[in-house]
Amino acid sequence: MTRVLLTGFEPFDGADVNPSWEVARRVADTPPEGLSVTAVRLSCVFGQAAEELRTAVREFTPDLVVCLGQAAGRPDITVERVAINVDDARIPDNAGRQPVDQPVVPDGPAAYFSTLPVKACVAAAREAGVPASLSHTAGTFVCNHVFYALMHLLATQHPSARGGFVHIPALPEQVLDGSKPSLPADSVAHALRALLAAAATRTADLRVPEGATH
Ligand code: PCA
Repeated sequence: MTRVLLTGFEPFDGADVNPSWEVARRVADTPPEGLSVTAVRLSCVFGQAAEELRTAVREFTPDLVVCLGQAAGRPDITVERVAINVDDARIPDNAGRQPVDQPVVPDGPAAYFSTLPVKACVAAAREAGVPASLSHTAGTFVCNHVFYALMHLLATQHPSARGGFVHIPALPEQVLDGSKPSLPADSVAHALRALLAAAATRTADLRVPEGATH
């Protein structure tokens, strides 16, 4: 049994739902075969979210950690390739904190790559029938903060565990005016099950182009 820790976030920026948590709890309720999945909901607060994640990793000793966050405006599931060592908040977090150009980890490396087979994860989501792509930026808000904190934790304290971050679009019920793209939680959960199964069973990535020109 591969032990998977799957995190989602509480709502932020005035929203009353965060699709990342809706998806995380669905996948934990009905996990893919061969995987035990524990879902944990993180605060959308700099520092606190990273601490909650560290506590969950200590408690559940996962083989695989996948953190989910909402990226409203993106049309598809985006598997993040890289976490950077910077907090630069465009809006305050849920505790009113708004760091500008602060390191996530003082004296930490500039960046960490995901240790998931990111292109195989993209392929798995697509094979499940859900649009997905590779992303080269997780932003500089709480999602990137948690992603960087995760990769730093695994690199320094849990070298046998692998991890990464996946952004997901808004839910249809969040954008009823059609102003932004959306995907239903059940579809994203279906793709996430396939993505987790791929991440659990392969370490080598696919060698296919998924790059971007900008
Ligand atoms: N998305 C935000 C933080 C929490 C979430 O779900 C982000 O992309 O940073």
